[in-house]
Amino acid sequence: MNLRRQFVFFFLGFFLYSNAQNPIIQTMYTADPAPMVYNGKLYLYTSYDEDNSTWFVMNNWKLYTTTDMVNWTDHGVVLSYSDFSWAKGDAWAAQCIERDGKFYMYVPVTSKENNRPAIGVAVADSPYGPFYDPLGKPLVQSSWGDIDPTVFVDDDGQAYLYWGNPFCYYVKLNEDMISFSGEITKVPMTVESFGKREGNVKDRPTLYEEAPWLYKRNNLYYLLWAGGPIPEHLGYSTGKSPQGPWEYQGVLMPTEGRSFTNHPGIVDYKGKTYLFYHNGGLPGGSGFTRSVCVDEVQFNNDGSIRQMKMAEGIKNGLETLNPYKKNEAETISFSEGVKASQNKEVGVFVNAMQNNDYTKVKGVDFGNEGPARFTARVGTTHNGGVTMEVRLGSSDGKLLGTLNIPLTGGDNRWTLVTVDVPKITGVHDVFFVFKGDKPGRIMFFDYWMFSR
Ligand code: FUB
Repeated sequence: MNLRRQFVFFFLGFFLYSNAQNPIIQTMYTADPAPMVYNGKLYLYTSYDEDNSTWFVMNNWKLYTTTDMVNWTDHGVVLSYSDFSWAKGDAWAAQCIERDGKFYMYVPVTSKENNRPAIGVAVADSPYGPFYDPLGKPLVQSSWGDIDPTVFVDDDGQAYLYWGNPFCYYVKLNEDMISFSGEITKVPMTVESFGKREGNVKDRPTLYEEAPWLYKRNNLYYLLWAGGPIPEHLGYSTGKSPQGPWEYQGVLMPTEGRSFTNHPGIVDYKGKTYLFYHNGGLPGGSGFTRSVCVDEVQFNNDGSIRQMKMAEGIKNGLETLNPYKKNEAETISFSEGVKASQNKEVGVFVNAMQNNDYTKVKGVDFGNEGPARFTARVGTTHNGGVTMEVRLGSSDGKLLGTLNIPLTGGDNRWTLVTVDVPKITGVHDVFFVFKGDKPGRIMFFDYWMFSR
């Protein structure tokens, strides 16, 4: 077996192949997951690590969505550090929230003016953007630790912004969400609130390191955070008010998974609660090439969260996928080898980089009647010998059809290819397998649908 194809999960101690759902994005390295639920859909904003990074090489924020928790659609880059005229780089952990039909994205970047971290805010009329910087300057720049903003609007309408490394700060946001009132408060960094750190505790006496995430359930407030020493674990504290005082509750997720950072994002969706986090689980993964994962959260009767391990992800979709509508190629439950990119002609699309790369879509419901044809928008720069197979159940499962991919000459030029398929009914996982012994990128794939 090709090493590239082994998704090695050190924390599980065995190899997982196409049945794994974690990491949930395989087409690039993603980090710092920030989930948001809006109008029945789960939006996941992430930062991302450039390929082959050996430091935090991070320039943009991306958006993925799902309605079933197993198939994720890539919506590409929604915001860049360069959208802030005063920022010089470092698109680190962000969070987006909706209020009164507008979307506010809080981001840490490095300021051009003084080379220090600062928190900016961008606004949009849609969760997909375009986002713009309404202030033209930082919202917060108060200390060297101004990173990792988390935002929360309480039931009484008061919004809070927490952030910080190695200290935790918060401020009350005004209703406009782009200004604040009152002083910035430094959360008391006590052992009672954040646990006791062993070893060198001069500057960091508690376990708290960074990455706060504020969440409320049954009138209890939860502050999740990444804890030290490095490599980080996830810990959490609870309080009866969004301003604390905070009571340390223990380790939520122990250190594991090849990345020296971790970063929590927790959200309720369709009656369940999910914890998003990151690790180095993809091939080539490390602390600077991370990957976002998700697992379901279980609570005890007293509201405490059962300790979690990095696991295989969500196995069963919350709903099925309709194959008789246009589906984007970048809606994927798992893939190997393919890369995502975007251009102005078609938006986001997938690139098959090597023979036998595949993408998988989970829980496709063909109904009782079944399809007669399959159509896909595809292209290649190779003259002949490139095919895309449509298979059921696995990458070498039942073959439904083989598309010969015509030379289009570039990913700004596309063509539709249709093939007849045998009758298939019921719910299946569908695999698109890319074949071609060509050097470089084999082909590109934009969307697909079955028809009757
Ligand atoms: O992704 C860059 C930094 O690494 C984040 O801001 C931290 O939370 C850690 O995940």
